[in-house]
Amino acid sequence: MEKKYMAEPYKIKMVEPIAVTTRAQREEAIKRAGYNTFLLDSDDVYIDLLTDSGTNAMSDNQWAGMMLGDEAYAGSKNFKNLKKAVQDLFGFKHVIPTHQGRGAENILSQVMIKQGDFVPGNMYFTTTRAHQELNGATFRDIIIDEAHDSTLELPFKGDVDLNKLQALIDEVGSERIPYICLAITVNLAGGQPVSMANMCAVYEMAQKHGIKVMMDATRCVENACFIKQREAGYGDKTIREILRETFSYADGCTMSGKKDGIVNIGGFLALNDDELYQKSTALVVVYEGMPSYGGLAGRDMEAMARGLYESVDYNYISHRLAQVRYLGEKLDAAGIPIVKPIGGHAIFLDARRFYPHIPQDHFPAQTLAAELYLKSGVRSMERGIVSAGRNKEGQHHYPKLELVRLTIPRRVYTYSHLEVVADSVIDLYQERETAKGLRFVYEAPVLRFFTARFEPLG
Ligand code: PLI
Repeated sequence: MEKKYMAEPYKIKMVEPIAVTTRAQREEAIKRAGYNTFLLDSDDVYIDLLTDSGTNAMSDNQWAGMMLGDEAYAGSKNFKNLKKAVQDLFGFKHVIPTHQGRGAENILSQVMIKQGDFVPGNMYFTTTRAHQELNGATFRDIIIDEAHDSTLELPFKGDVDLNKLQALIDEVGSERIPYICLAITVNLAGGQPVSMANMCAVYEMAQKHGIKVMMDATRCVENACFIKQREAGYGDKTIREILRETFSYADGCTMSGKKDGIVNIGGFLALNDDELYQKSTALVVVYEGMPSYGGLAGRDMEAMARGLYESVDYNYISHRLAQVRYLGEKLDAAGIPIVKPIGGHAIFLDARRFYPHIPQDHFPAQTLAAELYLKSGVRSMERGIVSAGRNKEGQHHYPKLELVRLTIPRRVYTYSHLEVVADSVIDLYQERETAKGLRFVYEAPVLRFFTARFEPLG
């Protein structure tokens, strides 16, 4: 019999009850949260698709590893295991654990950026750009134009536009570009992958100009799986082989283990250059901890080492992508505007097309996230104008993409949960004219989306 969808390549050994709430309870909860899904208590959430970050279900093997935590202040054996896993799977020489991805971004930005520098990247990510800017750099988006159009179906919509990269080099000079930040996959473009051919071309151009390439490896296993499934010549390669080739086109990477490392906390900075590594170890002791634990317990490093090995199993990663695709195809079949093609970690609803009557400065995506919670207790995340923040002059950045992210945690929800999500989005779409938008009540100066509060318009 032909399979309608790929069933889970794991079985459930432990369950966690989740809250079933009434509409009246949700109305209270979202009001208390200032119409910001980040500020909801998880006790009030039924299906939590806020993020795939740190929300993963670990395996029995990872939990067993947690019991083998060597909680030494220095030289923990779990650090050795983590280092070996990263060297083996990614191929970098040096590994510095950090408490999560942004800990690695902080160190990398501090050791590499000088005031007045430019850091080109394939679309911004919130924390990554914040660290670059805090260290005096200007971020330049060099992703292909098509990535900003949610309707275009391209297999590698995360690719860099080499002409944009060359134009920046010509404009500011290579000496003011400490590194290119290459994200694989591109979160805010919809979880879109970067092709191997593009990574190779970026690296060649960078080398020619003496510029380093630092990858944001946060979802590199999903990227590798897309390459296997979509790029000519890679169908017969293993995920491990694809990863090793991927990182042969980089001088280092930052990693949030909370995504493709399949853990709840942890990250690392990996580098080839000895001098950069020395400088980074001097900073890690200030911000994180000893270079052999970097803000993590021994048990957390062990869980990440084991999670990384599990992540490269094709059954695991192809099921993950299949689950995300299942939700996306359901919504697409019902005519819901979503970012195409379906990405790696999430389905992104296009709030501009969902609520065309709500102008961007009335926060259509924020509104949609609040409405979805009210409808069914499903928590999602705004990834639009609120997440984009303000420029140096204090004006809103107006991103082309005004999205709501339905992010699928790894190994946590079943296809039935995804059915509930699809049904509630479809119901909301049918009553879309009734939505009115929001206005700010409070916003923080940096990374405002985390703590902003709103009230309904009208
Ligand atoms: O949340 P961290 O500090 O472990 O990682 C920061 C980070 C860096 N790069 C990318 C592409 C991310 O997606 C990322 C974190 N993402 C979050 C929290 C998310 O919800 O997507």
